[in-house]
Amino acid sequence: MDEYGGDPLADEDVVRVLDANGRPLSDATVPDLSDDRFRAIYRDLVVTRRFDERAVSLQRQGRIGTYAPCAGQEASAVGSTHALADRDLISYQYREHGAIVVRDLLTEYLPYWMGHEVGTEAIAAGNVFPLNIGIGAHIPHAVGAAWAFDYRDEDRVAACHFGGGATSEGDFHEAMNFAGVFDTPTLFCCHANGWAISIPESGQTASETFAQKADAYGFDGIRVDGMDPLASYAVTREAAKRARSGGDGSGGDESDGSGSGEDGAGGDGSGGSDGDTPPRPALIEFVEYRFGAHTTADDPTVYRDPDEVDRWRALDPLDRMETFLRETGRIDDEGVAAIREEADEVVADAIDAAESVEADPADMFDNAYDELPPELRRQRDELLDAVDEHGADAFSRE
Ligand SMILES: Cc1ncc(C[n+]2csc(CCOP(=O)(O)OP(=O)(O)O)c2C)c(N)n1
Repeated sequence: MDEYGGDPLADEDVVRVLDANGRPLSDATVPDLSDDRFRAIYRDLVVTRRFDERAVSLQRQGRIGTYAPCAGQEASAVGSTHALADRDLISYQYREHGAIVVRDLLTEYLPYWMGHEVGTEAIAAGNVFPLNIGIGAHIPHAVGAAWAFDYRDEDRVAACHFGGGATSEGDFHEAMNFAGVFDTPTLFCCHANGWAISIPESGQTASETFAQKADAYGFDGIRVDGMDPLASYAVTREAAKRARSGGDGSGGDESDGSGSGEDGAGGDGSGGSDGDTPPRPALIEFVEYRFGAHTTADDPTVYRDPDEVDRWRALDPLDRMETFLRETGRIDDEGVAAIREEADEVVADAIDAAESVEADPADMFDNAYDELPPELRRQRDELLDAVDEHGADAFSRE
């Protein structure tokens, strides 16, 4: 890969709908969505950004542990999730918070970042797998889930998110190979955000793009401007159709009736397998940039050129979507202010709820094993004895 830092709009093979300023490109097709759906996408971008700002601030105040910021990457997570049905599975790495916002699970999820197991447990109800820190390890699981959907004749796809760095893991290649051979309805969503901590993409792979890795496994790899919510939506929507029905993407397109003029996105019934063609997986490379640090434990100024950051900040997905909505008459000052106010409230409420979760340190032993191995049983007993002796307050953050 070439040294990173270019403008994704300059690459001809990158699908985009909006230009850098948020105006539809002359040769692009704007997705046929209801006004409400367009505004909902913008609302979810704003909520995700607000969540991100507050989460970094909470970490600085010692109110949460480590956090992985997503500013700059909201459009790919939000746009792609809007293109799926609620029953579709999301399996994500740790930075695609926008997908959680679209599934309306922020309140359930935030406790995870405060150290509570319940935070990953609760999101299962929204068809979201727990986040995954072991790079690449969740990708075979997502393929396995997709295989099960196909085997059981369930009309569902699995969207699996990961970073460019994850493509260096064996798990990624094994999962891609399996998906290609067995036609599992999997969308491999690769977030090419420029860096894997301090390793630039040029140090990660000698391939020209991440998308081309799909060639080796016999299915499509598509590059899309991941800072363009509408392009992210459109590409995911088409890939999901092929994943459901296989063939040329023409299978299943009935609307769920949730909005006039929609192309059948979201909700339930967004197009099902026609039974004739096998589902086909796809690799979607979202070309985007991480504006902030890798995590709150990282300082990107020691390895990144500030000019590079500024170049990408000019493509801010929130600004582009807002301009699109304003210039097409779908939102005005009042509408923008209302969405910002709503975002403040939604995030503040989620924080209040998360901070009121009662912690039991013994919970940390609960979710990895059905039956605790002896060594962990011994550790748990030791902890419970210590709590008895010193009181639970001795183990709280304060
Ligand atoms: C198997 C494994 N190896 C190393 C790490 C340490 N690590 C944590 S995040 C990270 C970088 C991952 O980069 P990428 O997949 O591009 O995702 P991004 O953080 O950029 O979203 C690494 C190497 C890990 N968590 N798991």
